[in-house]
Amino acid sequence: MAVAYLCLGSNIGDKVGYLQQAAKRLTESGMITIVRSSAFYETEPWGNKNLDWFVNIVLEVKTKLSPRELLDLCKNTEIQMGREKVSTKEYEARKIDIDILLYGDLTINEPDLKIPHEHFHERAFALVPMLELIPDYVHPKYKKSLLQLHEELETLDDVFLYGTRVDI
Ligand code: PH2
Ligand code: MG
Ligand code: MG
Repeated sequence: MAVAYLCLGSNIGDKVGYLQQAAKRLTESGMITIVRSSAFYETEPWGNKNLDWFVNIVLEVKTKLSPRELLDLCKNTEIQMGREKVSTKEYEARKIDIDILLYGDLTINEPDLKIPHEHFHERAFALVPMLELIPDYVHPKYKKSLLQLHEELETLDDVFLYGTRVDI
Protein backbone atom coordinates (compact mmCIF):
# COMPACT_ATOMS: atom_id res chain seq x y z
CA MET A 1 0.00 0.00 0.00
CA ALA A 2 1.26 3.43 -0.90
CA VAL A 3 0.18 6.73 0.60
CA ALA A 4 -0.54 9.42 -1.96
CA TYR A 5 -1.81 13.00 -1.85
CA LEU A 6 -4.40 14.22 -4.33
CA CYS A 7 -5.31 17.86 -4.88
CA LEU A 8 -8.89 18.40 -6.05
CA GLY A 9 -10.08 21.70 -7.46
CA SER A 10 -13.24 23.16 -8.95
CA ASN A 11 -14.11 26.66 -10.09
CA ILE A 12 -17.54 26.39 -11.71
CA GLY A 13 -21.02 25.91 -10.25
CA ASP A 14 -21.46 23.88 -7.06
CA LYS A 15 -17.73 23.69 -6.36
CA VAL A 16 -17.90 22.03 -2.94
CA GLY A 17 -20.53 19.59 -4.23
CA TYR A 18 -18.25 18.58 -7.12
CA LEU A 19 -15.33 18.01 -4.78
CA GLN A 20 -17.49 15.84 -2.53
CA GLN A 21 -18.82 13.93 -5.52
CA ALA A 22 -15.27 13.33 -6.79
CA ALA A 23 -14.14 12.07 -3.36
CA LYS A 24 -17.14 9.74 -3.27
CA ARG A 25 -16.45 8.40 -6.75
CA LEU A 26 -12.78 7.83 -5.95
CA THR A 27 -13.75 5.83 -2.85
CA GLU A 28 -16.47 3.91 -4.67
CA SER A 29 -13.94 2.78 -7.27
CA GLY A 30 -12.76 0.45 -4.50
CA MET A 31 -9.20 1.24 -5.54
CA ILE A 32 -8.32 3.83 -2.94
CA THR A 33 -9.14 4.58 0.68
CA ILE A 34 -9.32 8.15 1.89
CA VAL A 35 -7.36 8.35 5.14
CA ARG A 36 -7.67 12.07 5.88
CA SER A 37 -8.78 15.19 4.12
CA SER A 38 -7.81 18.81 4.52
CA ALA A 39 -10.49 21.43 5.02
CA PHE A 40 -11.97 23.11 1.97
CA TYR A 41 -10.23 26.31 0.87
CA GLU A 42 -11.41 29.15 -1.34
CA THR A 43 -8.41 30.04 -3.43
CA GLU A 44 -7.45 32.81 -5.78
CA PRO A 45 -7.00 31.44 -9.32
CA TRP A 46 -3.36 30.77 -10.04
CA GLY A 47 -2.12 31.45 -13.55
CA ASN A 48 -5.17 33.24 -14.94
CA LYS A 49 -6.60 35.95 -12.73
CA ASN A 50 -9.69 36.28 -14.95
CA LEU A 51 -11.00 32.92 -13.81
CA ASP A 52 -13.49 32.48 -11.00
CA TRP A 53 -12.00 31.52 -7.63
CA PHE A 54 -11.43 27.83 -6.95
CA VAL A 55 -12.35 25.63 -4.05
CA ASN A 56 -9.49 23.22 -3.32
CA ILE A 57 -9.03 20.28 -1.01
CA VAL A 58 -6.22 17.74 -0.52
CA LEU A 59 -6.95 14.08 0.20
CA GLU A 60 -4.50 11.69 1.82
CA VAL A 61 -5.23 8.29 0.29
CA LYS A 62 -3.97 4.74 0.57
CA THR A 63 -3.84 2.66 -2.57
CA LYS A 64 -2.53 -0.47 -4.17
CA LEU A 65 -2.65 1.20 -7.57
CA SER A 66 0.60 2.10 -9.29
CA PRO A 67 1.17 5.82 -9.92
CA ARG A 68 0.10 5.39 -13.56
CA GLU A 69 -3.07 3.49 -12.55
CA LEU A 70 -3.83 6.18 -9.98
CA LEU A 71 -3.43 8.83 -12.69
CA ASP A 72 -5.87 6.89 -14.89
CA LEU A 73 -8.37 6.70 -12.03
CA CYS A 74 -8.10 10.47 -11.51
CA LYS A 75 -8.53 11.20 -15.24
CA ASN A 76 -11.43 8.76 -15.58
CA THR A 77 -13.17 10.31 -12.59
CA GLU A 78 -12.80 13.75 -14.19
CA ILE A 79 -14.29 12.43 -17.43
CA GLN A 80 -17.18 10.60 -15.66
CA MET A 81 -18.03 13.88 -13.96
CA GLY A 82 -18.36 15.55 -17.31
CA ARG A 83 -15.18 17.48 -17.56
CA GLU A 84 -15.63 18.17 -21.24
CA LYS A 85 -12.27 17.26 -22.57
CA VAL A 86 -8.87 16.67 -21.14
CA SER A 87 -7.68 20.01 -22.37
CA THR A 88 -4.11 21.01 -22.95
CA LYS A 89 -4.97 24.47 -21.70
CA GLU A 90 -4.08 24.36 -18.07
CA TYR A 91 -5.58 27.56 -16.84
CA GLU A 92 -9.23 27.47 -17.79
CA ALA A 93 -12.44 27.05 -15.82
CA ARG A 94 -13.11 23.47 -14.78
CA LYS A 95 -15.77 21.53 -12.94
CA ILE A 96 -13.23 19.15 -11.47
CA ASP A 97 -9.47 18.73 -11.62
CA ILE A 98 -7.72 15.91 -9.76
CA ASP A 99 -3.92 16.02 -9.54
CA ILE A 100 -1.46 13.69 -7.86
CA LEU A 101 0.85 15.77 -5.64
CA LEU A 102 2.86 12.97 -4.03
CA TYR A 103 3.01 9.21 -4.24
CA GLY A 104 5.02 7.84 -1.32
CA ASP A 105 8.59 8.99 -1.74
CA LEU A 106 8.64 8.27 -5.45
CA THR A 107 10.04 10.63 -8.02
CA ILE A 108 8.66 10.13 -11.53
CA ASN A 109 9.57 12.21 -14.54
CA GLU A 110 7.49 11.18 -17.50
CA PRO A 111 6.00 13.64 -19.98
CA ASP A 112 2.44 13.24 -18.65
CA LEU A 113 3.23 12.18 -15.09
CA LYS A 114 5.49 14.17 -12.81
CA ILE A 115 5.68 13.17 -9.16
CA PRO A 116 6.01 15.19 -7.01
CA HIS A 117 3.65 17.44 -8.98
CA GLU A 118 6.00 19.84 -10.72
CA HIS A 119 4.32 23.02 -9.48
CA PHE A 120 2.74 22.31 -6.12
CA HIS A 121 5.72 23.62 -4.13
CA GLU A 122 5.11 27.09 -5.61
CA ARG A 123 1.32 27.26 -5.28
CA ALA A 124 -0.38 28.33 -2.08
CA PHE A 125 -3.66 26.61 -3.07
CA ALA A 126 -1.94 23.21 -2.83
CA LEU A 127 0.65 23.94 -0.13
CA VAL A 128 -1.77 25.36 2.43
CA PRO A 129 -4.00 22.24 2.56
CA MET A 130 -0.86 20.09 2.58
CA LEU A 131 0.37 21.99 5.66
CA GLU A 132 -2.62 20.65 7.55
CA LEU A 133 -1.62 17.09 6.70
CA ILE A 134 2.19 16.82 6.43
CA PRO A 135 3.87 20.17 7.23
CA ASP A 136 7.24 18.56 7.96
CA TYR A 137 7.44 16.54 4.75
CA VAL A 138 10.70 17.32 2.98
CA HIS A 139 10.29 17.86 -0.75
CA PRO A 140 12.68 15.41 -2.43
CA LYS A 141 13.73 17.86 -5.14
CA TYR A 142 13.98 21.12 -3.21
CA LYS A 143 15.12 19.53 0.10
CA LYS A 144 12.89 21.85 2.11
CA SER A 145 9.89 21.10 4.29
CA LEU A 146 6.46 22.12 3.03
CA LEU A 147 6.36 24.65 5.85
CA GLN A 148 9.61 26.23 4.61
CA LEU A 149 8.44 26.18 1.00
CA HIS A 150 5.26 27.98 2.05
CA GLU A 151 7.18 30.58 4.07
CA GLU A 152 9.38 31.26 1.05
CA LEU A 153 6.57 31.64 -1.50
CA GLU A 154 7.17 34.73 -3.58
CA THR A 155 3.56 35.34 -4.50
CA LEU A 156 1.25 34.67 -1.62
CA ASP A 157 -2.09 34.19 -3.36
CA ASP A 158 -5.15 34.43 -1.18
CA VAL A 159 -6.30 31.19 0.39
CA PHE A 160 -9.30 31.31 2.73
CA LEU A 161 -10.63 28.58 4.92
CA TYR A 162 -14.02 27.73 3.45
CA GLY A 163 -15.57 25.47 6.00
CA THR A 164 -14.69 22.79 8.42
CA ARG A 165 -13.46 19.38 7.47
CA VAL A 166 -16.13 17.02 6.23
CA ASP A 167 -16.00 13.29 6.86
CA ILE A 168 -16.04 11.61 3.50
N1 PH2 B 1 -5.48 24.73 -10.84
C1 PH2 B 1 -4.81 25.07 -11.91
C2 PH2 B 1 -4.45 26.46 -12.22
N2 PH2 B 1 -4.82 27.38 -11.22
N3 PH2 B 1 -5.70 27.93 -9.12
C3 PH2 B 1 -6.28 27.56 -7.98
N4 PH2 B 1 -6.55 28.46 -7.04
N5 PH2 B 1 -6.64 26.25 -7.75
C4 PH2 B 1 -6.40 25.28 -8.67
O1 PH2 B 1 -6.73 24.09 -8.42
C5 PH2 B 1 -5.77 25.64 -9.88
C6 PH2 B 1 -5.43 26.99 -10.08
C7 PH2 B 1 -4.39 24.09 -12.91
O2 PH2 B 1 -4.85 22.87 -12.68
MG1 MG C 1 -4.32 21.12 -11.69
MG1 MG D 1 -4.97 18.27 -13.68
